[in-house]
Amino acid sequence: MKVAVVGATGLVGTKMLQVLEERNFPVTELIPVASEKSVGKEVTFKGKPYKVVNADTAISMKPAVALFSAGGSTSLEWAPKFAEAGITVIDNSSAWRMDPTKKLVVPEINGDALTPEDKIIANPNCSTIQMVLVLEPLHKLYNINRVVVSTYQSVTGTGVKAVDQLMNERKGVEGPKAYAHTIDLNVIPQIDVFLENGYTKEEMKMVKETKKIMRDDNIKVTATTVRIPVMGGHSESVNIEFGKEFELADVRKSLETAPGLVVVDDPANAKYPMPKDAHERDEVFVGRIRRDESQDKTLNLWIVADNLRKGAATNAVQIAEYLHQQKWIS
Ligand code: 11C
Repeated sequence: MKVAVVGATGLVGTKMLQVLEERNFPVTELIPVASEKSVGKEVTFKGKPYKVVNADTAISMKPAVALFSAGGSTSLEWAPKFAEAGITVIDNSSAWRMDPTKKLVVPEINGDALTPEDKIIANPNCSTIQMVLVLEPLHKLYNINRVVVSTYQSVTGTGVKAVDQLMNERKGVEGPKAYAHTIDLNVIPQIDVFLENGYTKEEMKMVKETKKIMRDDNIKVTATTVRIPVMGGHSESVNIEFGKEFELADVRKSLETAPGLVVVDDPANAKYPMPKDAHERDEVFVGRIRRDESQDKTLNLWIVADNLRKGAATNAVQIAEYLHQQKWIS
């Protein structure tokens, strides 16, 4: 199958190539796409060099599927053009996520919502994906009323400029800044821009995307999203208020058997999820599972995942795998 990766030279695009290769997605020809300044550069896929092309050229090469991770404005402009040419787009930007005519998909949760007619499919925000994978099995059992989440997000979520900023600051070297503040030895309680309601866009993504993926507008979510000087993954402290009473042992069992999750929860031996362990893993890790003793029917837990993998590239490739299994792309 011919596969285009739009934004192939960025952090997520590079990870998409890696994940396509690792998972042995049936790529017969890779079409790496990037902005004009990268056209002509080479990327290596399965040991073979491929020349980066522009979006027009990519469309003329007729890939079956295009994985987009080149930012919202590129997606808004180009995803419809790819789709009109019969190319299925899986888009990692926020451009189409809340469009009621587009599906927002985490395959383990709502892959079944997809149809052959879906030509632009949205990949959710990284911090949302890892949270909903944990919420979904618990919602089925105990009916979630409300979620309070605080995030501790890796600089890789911002992109290569932020990784460089952190590393430069660590070495005491001047360089371009991705953030308005120093990130090394600091914590920045702002991810993306502020909206009129005082929340950031990242916080509101967690609120809105959760309801859409879990197909339940009654789940109340409130979020505080924070950037920390870490690479390897995003962490989340999550407080979940249920409609029904639960037993901790049953919660644990349901998370242990839920797709895509690994429970790491052995406090006596200092075992809990951490970004350094989640790095380069496709699973979402959950631990610190405990009752909220301040309130009935309420649980606290801690979730960590590699934001570039399950939070972005892996989820997008899993959507492509689903479409391929259904024989909707070939
Ligand atoms: C971050 N979650 O960590 C963001 C990155 O909507 O896909 C991904 C933004 C998005 O900064």
